[in-house]
Amino acid sequence: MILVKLGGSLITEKSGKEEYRPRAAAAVARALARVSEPLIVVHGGGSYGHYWSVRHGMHTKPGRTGARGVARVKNSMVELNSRVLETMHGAGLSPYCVPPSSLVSGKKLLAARAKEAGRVAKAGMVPVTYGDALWCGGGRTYILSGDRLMSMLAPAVGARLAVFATDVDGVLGPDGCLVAEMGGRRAATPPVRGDVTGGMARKIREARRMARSGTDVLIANGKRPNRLIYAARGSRLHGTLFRGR
Ligand code: IP8
Repeated sequence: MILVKLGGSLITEKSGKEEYRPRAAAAVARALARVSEPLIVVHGGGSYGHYWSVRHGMHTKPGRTGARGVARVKNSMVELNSRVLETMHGAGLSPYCVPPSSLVSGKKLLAARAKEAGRVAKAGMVPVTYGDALWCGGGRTYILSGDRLMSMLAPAVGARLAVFATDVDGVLGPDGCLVAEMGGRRAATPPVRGDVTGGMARKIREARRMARSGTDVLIANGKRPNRLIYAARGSRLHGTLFRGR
């Protein structure tokens, strides 16, 4: 079982407003169609969910965002999700939409639902879920990132490999060179170039979490879709690897 996260910066134009990148998304989908192992796909928010959550002050920390704002964020994610589903279908895959609210209650993964997604994947369909605005109880809502969803799903479905398909080659060190492998729990995170406080820092955290639960994790460049195929086949791992143990 392989989990793939389609980063928001890969499938959308992040600086825009609700700008999908159909060609980039289709190229990755075609690559995924060449993978013979069961797959589960998670996608991020990019210029859909992030655009609106910034405007409505929604964060990963639960808060009392107004109902209209929560609805706006959720609607934008449904819109992006439907574009991703169509792209995948067009590439010959059989996507099976799994809304995040059916997988997660509050902040907890519903294990039975996750396992069911695993069975759907083994039957030849590709469960697709995404980062979203979720109800947390007590009038509060929060943003569940697709990265966190990956690390929740990996042990539940027994994923052997998780790939973060981003718009960069992997984790870059201070010299701008690719860090080919990042060590275990105690190894220090090298200073990361660029997106230090946002996306990449969180990916590293969730990658480490997954590696601890036994899943190999690769942060790779989704703009080079062949790298995803090689990683899935185990022939070549180009990106930053976190070895599961
Ligand atoms: O792009 C965030 O998911 P991510 C989803 O995986 C929203 O962090 C709604 C902003």
